Amino acid sequence: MRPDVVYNAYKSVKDEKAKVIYMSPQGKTLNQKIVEDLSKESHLIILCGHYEGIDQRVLDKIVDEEVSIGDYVLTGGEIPAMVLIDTVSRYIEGVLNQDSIQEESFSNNLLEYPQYTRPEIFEGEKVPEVLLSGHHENIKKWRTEKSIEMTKKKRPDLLK
Ligand code: 4GX
Repeated sequence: MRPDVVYNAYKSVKDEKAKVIYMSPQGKTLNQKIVEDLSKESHLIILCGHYEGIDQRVLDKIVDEEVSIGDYVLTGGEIPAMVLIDTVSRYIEGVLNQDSIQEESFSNNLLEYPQYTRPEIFEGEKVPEVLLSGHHENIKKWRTEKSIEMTKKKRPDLLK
């Protein structure tokens, strides 16, 4: 994309506090820490190219941070931009209730514990007894244990 076109678009939306994020496979890989840091910014401008990226001269002038959503190739940065918006907006007050942010995956470097709904017996499989007990302290302990167990099994890299 041409630098003058991008620069005009930038000038039309920027203010002194605006932070410009460029979505690119060359950026640092998005994780929950980066999401949390970005959610504290007062103004984000997300820039993305399609097919070939953007003229380097305007990037050098306006980009503060380059962010990738992972090591695979997309046709454009639109979906990465949507991923960033989705993950960051969860931290904006009123989007979610605070509890669901506290307990979720990655906030403590652990995966989320398994969820069970109804019915109590599905195809012969029962909901774990402790969850039906109404004993909130035991339930909390069970969930923490499960989180650790699942993380060890599925994502041991998170524990290092
Ligand atoms: N995480 N793409 C950006 C255009 C492009 C090419 C070169 C900068 C330099 C991607 C990703 C991603 C494909 C979006 C290429 N931009 N973006 N596009 N993975 O693969 O963010």
